[in-house]
Amino acid sequence: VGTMVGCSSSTGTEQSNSDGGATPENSNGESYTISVAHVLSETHSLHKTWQKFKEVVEADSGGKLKVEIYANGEKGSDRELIESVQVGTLTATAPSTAPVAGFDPAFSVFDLPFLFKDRETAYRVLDGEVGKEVLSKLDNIGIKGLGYWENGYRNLTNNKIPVKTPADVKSLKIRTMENPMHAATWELLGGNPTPMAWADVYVSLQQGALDGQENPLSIIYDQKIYEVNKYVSLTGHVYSPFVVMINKKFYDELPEDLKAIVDKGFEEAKNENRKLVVEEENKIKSDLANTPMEVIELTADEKKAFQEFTKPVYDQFADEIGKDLVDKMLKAIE
Ligand code: TF8
Repeated sequence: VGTMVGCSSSTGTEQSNSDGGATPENSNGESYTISVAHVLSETHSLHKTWQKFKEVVEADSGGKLKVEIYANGEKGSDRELIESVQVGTLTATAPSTAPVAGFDPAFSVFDLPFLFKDRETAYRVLDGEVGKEVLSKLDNIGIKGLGYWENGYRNLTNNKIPVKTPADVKSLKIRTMENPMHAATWELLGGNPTPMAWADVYVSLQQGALDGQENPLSIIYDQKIYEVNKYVSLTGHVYSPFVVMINKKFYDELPEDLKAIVDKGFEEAKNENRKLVVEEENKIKSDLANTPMEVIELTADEKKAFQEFTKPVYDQFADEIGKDLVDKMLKAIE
């Protein structure tokens, strides 16, 4: 899975150290390869965001930093990509926070249902002290967290009924990300959750092994979920950030000037990403009208019912996430 990181492209030699991470060549005349992978297509905003990162980093480093981007799950699932970044066979990836909780449960704090009332609150918290505190936990597992881009507000799709209330969710077989809090959330709503890697979802929906799944509109459209699910209910039940992460050894051992360029590439791509996702979401709402999928808007009261039904998850997972972190988060979103 993946390619060695930090190899010197001039000689193509691969150096790896005890923990499997590559030891980057020195920077005198050598270049460094940053291999990046994700599970979405090359038309999704995540891919365009990585392309912006590539553009800035290659230009500003005068070619000393080269970025290779692998899409469509070519290098594995979210969990496998995080493991590859940990050991250094891949340099960087940006999964949703949910699968990262399998490596440090604190990351579930962002997946608390109906946490961020709007993007402005999400960005303020993610870019602020709480976001940084959670990122720093990645240091313990060989990963440097650069920050957050946006996956988006997640919505429920299904093949059975136009869901408008929690009662409509009863017994629906819903795929969730591999995260116990997501599963618990759909159980509270009366659903029958199945944690599953993204690559297996489309065919499971197509074969009727699943009734539905939940994702932002950009993924529902990009991954053609409208071909295998009849309804999308705009529940917006979780705001999913992408955690942008890089192999810590590779990052720490870069010369300071190149490290600063990686940071700048992340920041500029973040600004681009936050423009792209809003444009994309507005466009997709009309694009979906040309597909067989029926878009179901929920009233504020209908959304409130989903919020009430899922509230117990905050207490259920407070210990696992860390009570003080949950309290800090609840203060930060005010
Ligand atoms: C899911 C997630 C993934 C994203 C990321 C692009 O439902 O939304 O699609 O985390 O891999 O698995």
